[in-house]
Amino acid sequence: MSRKTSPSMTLEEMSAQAKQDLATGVGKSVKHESAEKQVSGEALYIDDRGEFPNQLHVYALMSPLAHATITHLDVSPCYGIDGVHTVLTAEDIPGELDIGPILPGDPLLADGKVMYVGQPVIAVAADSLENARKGAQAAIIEYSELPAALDVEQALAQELFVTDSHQQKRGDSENAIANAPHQLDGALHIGGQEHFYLETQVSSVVPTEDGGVIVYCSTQNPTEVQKLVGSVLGIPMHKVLIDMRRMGGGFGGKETQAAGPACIAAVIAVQTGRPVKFRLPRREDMMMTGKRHPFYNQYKVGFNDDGLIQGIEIIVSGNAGHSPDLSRSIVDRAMFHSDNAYFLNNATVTGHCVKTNTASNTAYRGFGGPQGMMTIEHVMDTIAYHLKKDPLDVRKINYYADNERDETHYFQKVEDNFIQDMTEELEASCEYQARRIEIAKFNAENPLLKKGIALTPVKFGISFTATFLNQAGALVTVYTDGSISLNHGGTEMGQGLNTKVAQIVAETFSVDIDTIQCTATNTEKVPNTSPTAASSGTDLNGKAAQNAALTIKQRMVDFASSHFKISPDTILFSNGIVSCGDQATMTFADFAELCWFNQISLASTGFYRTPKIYYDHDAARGRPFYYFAWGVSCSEVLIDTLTGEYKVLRVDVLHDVGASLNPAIDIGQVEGGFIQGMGWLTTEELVWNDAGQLMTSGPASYKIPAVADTPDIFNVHLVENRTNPEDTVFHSKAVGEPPFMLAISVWSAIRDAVNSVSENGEVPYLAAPATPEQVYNAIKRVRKGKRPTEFPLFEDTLATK
Ligand code: MTE
Ligand code: QUE
Ligand code: MOS
Repeated sequence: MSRKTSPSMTLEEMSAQAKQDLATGVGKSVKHESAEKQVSGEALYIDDRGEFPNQLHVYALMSPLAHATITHLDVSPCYGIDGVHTVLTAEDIPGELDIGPILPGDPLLADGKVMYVGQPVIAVAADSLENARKGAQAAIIEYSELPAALDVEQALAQELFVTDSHQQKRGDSENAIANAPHQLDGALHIGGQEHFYLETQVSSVVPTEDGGVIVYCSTQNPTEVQKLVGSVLGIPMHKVLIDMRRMGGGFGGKETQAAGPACIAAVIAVQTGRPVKFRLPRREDMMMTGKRHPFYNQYKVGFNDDGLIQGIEIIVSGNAGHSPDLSRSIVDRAMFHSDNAYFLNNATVTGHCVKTNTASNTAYRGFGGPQGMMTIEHVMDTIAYHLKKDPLDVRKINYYADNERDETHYFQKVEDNFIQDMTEELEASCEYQARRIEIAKFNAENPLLKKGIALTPVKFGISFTATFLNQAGALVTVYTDGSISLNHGGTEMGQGLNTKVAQIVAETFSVDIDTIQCTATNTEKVPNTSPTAASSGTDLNGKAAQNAALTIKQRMVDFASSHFKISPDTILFSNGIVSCGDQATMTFADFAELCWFNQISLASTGFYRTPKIYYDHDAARGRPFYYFAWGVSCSEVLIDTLTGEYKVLRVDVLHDVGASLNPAIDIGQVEGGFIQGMGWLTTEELVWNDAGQLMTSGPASYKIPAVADTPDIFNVHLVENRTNPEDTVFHSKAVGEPPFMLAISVWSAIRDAVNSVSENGEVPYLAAPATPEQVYNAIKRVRKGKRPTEFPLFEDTLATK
């Protein structure tokens, strides 16, 4: 694929090459920069780095109790274990103990009390991980137990919150519901999700000569790790360097929670003057760090005979765990997505961050959006079952549309809406209607096996809802041999960000991508960065890098224009060749050298901030999102009514990425996001016992999707010939998170299959995840023909607000 110019080329050859399309520019399926290294095992993760001489390894002892005061702490026995070098307790932290990202609540090590099972209490550094673990277990710690809140409904009833609640209100939902021909109410339990990145949380720290540190950290948020390492050490940020080449997956789990191990390792490194590595073993990672927020959502809806919603009240309650972390923003995003793709003219949406004695839940792909959408998708199906309509028809009539059905419940105008068209296209291409009939026939003929189908939409808002985070920086350097070094504030976690940003720079200079080296994210090269999150990595860093490249290119053009005495618009960069009117044609490398020889600066920073967006939290109004990404998916499932087991038979997806920067990578993101979402809604079940201990703390008990769970038929298409009308980088759209929510069609299809065995018009209740046990119970309930009593009515729980 790669084509290079060489000095031996003739002018004719050069101009022939210049006329060809740049094979590695934007819009091309350039392979991921690490693909070969990842397949061969050569790609380096933190734990693969060569060990430093004298390096210490850290193990953190976890709290065995969900809530307790520490009455006695004696770490002296730890030093009796061979190889143990030092033991860290809360008292040994030289600077700030709390590492809460926005609000306090996250002590680096337990400070007199423990808040959840798994909380780090002490950290032991030894010559090996095994000795550190043995050393930690030798500590003598006594606790006095306190009452623990473990049940989210109970904690909600007791109004245990980690932050203030928030409400969005449009129209008059109360009257609209009361005056509607039909009313329904209910509640939905939605489970959390373990990130299960292949590389667990890890940091490796080297102390520097002036009391600072270099931290190799697997993090989505280098700047925040830099800030917090400085803060726990009591040193300024300029003494802390964070280096992040790649993560073995992040998925939101390394946005805030990579900081803990980094800070502990840094404190030990400075105190001992030795390099320190801290990598969480899988079980410790699963118990210590937060996950996707489980939600308990309640609703009350009024609708007409067609299923058109006239008024709705939704309360979303995210289980934040013991501390705020990012929960306020996550519950906000759940609220922002309580409409999904539907116009809610009279809506009241309330969001609570419920405090329980569990690990502090955190960002996870979709950032609350999936949990917010689940309620309205549950409502769509429920309305359809009541009215005996096809759920797709109910969805369609509730869609956002023109004619005053185009504003959200937080008063953002829904622009670039083509969900109707996308739905029609997928409905036709996947033969939804014909399969609906076949499925009805299959279900009539088969007493035990039943099929279900569902087609669900996704509308996902792109931008950080905390507006100030929508900024990015980059640093581009052109060397005299024409090679280009690229650094930006984003982080590579497998999503292909570095590849896309390199394509953008390649396109800007019209050079082959092999000319460009994307270097590790480094807080000394690009400072004050936002986390790589909210799917905005390419939108923000791509623009910043483009701006940096454009600055250099402009300097080059200005120089050539005066040097050759030609008009700037006759200077063309094309396919590694620069032609300067009829004065000169040369390789990009020769041109770079010529610029340097004439004292032109060939390095530049670039910066970008997203225009147009704002959100007034007090008024609950604004335009929090620069634009929306759209998608539709249709899933067909087969369930066994005797066991509750199921299989996803076929999935069809149509997803909107604007003008794709890299179709291969985008399709990879859609497929990966879908499967991860399917895992969340089907097999990935987190189980805690009555003492608040996570019982599913490894792959044997926590079931992420395996290869065999891939749908037999999995058709994934990107919307073609459409560009983002907003001025995003090459009019592309973000892709990282939105496809995750396409998997809601799997859950909805399972519920459809359960509904097929319903007796006496009973509407099935299906909590998420729809494990075989859940499915089996749902079947039992609809067959008994009784409303499930274990799930309280809306009024009961509303009273607890
Ligand atoms: N894809 C891979 N392979 N690994 C990841 O960790 N994280 C997801 C998504 N896709 C992730 C991924 C999440 S949570 C986000 S927010 C985006 O990637 C972040 O990257 P982007 O903004 O560059 O798309
Ligand atoms: C989506 C996101 C994030 C978000 C808002 C979104 C996110 C994130 C934050 C955030 C908010 C306030 C802070 C901060 C981070 O908000 O990932 O440090 O002070 O980290 O809509 O993904
Ligand atoms: Mo993604 S949850 O915004 O890191």
